Amino acid sequence: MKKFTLQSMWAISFSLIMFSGVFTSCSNTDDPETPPATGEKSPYITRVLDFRPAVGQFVNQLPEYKEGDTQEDMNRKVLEAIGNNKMGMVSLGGFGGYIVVGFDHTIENKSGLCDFRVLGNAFYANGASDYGSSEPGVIQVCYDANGNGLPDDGWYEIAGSSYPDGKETWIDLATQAGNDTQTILDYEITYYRPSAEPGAPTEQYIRWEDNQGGSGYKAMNATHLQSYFPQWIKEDKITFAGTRLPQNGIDQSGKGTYFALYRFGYGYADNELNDKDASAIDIDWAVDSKGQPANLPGVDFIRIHTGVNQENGWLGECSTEIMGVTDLHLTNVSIKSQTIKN
Ligand SMILES: [Ca+2]
Ligand SMILES: [Ca+2]
Ligand SMILES: [Ca+2]
Repeated sequence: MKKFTLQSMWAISFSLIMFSGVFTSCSNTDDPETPPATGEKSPYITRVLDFRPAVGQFVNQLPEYKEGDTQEDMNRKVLEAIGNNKMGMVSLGGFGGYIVVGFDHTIENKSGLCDFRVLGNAFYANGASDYGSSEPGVIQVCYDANGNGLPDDGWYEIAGSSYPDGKETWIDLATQAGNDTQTILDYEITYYRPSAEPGAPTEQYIRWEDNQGGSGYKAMNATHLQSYFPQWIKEDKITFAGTRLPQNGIDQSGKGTYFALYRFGYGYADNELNDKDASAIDIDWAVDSKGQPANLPGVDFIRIHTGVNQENGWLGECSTEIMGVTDLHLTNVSIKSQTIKN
């Protein structure tokens, strides 16, 4: 996540989104101050079933952990922040950190149309349209086929523009910069609880190992000195698994002082501006573990995890942020799928 000067860009894009929202509102349910009437479906998140961020500079802060908080407490805090169109923000930390959210209805899969959008805080750098702060989250969906209100029916991944291989316009640039630009579908990483909290910047803070023979450390930076290890998790290590995306942070300064985070084509969270068509998702992009279309009638649950494992200088680790999810049909937003993926 970017900070400081670039935050003003985010503030601008955020206000533009809020501004445009005024004119696209067609019913009371679009007004964040007006909860939907009883019996009316909410277009927004109404449940947070799990929130398990990986280590990161905003962990224990977005949302804030207080001593004694349990997993249930943290889930509730996340719902308070990003549920029901509150448009607060939570951070999923580094690669693998995830959230599982639910709704009070099934988001319908309408043929040829995008069906929902995951809201993040992605923005473009000043004067740029292909890079800035894109910290893509991989999206998975679940249809409550057995109707028990639980996501126990199988998860299907939204096949974004770098599934199953990295195919972005900037891939060669990133490879030349020394980035790992492979997509790995069965990536797995384990983070180890630090033996002590340094409370000061260090390059070797939290050790990680992956299932590709790689290892390294997450750094603590000067602006965030709290523990980066989720404090409500009691185990001494945490393992995350899922699709890992190409590293999209390219150091344009050559000395580690300016990382541009390049935008992926489509199909991810916290990658494209919230008001751009390419931030919308068509449920028909969901595939099974063999890459075959899932053919879902709709989705009841959405899971998002941080898709890139990369440290970007003073910006810190690539971490997906989530501000909400919107059912496009209930908010009368019509985006043709083929305008995004052609
Ligand atoms: Ca972000
Ligand atoms: Ca659709
Ligand atoms: Ca179920």
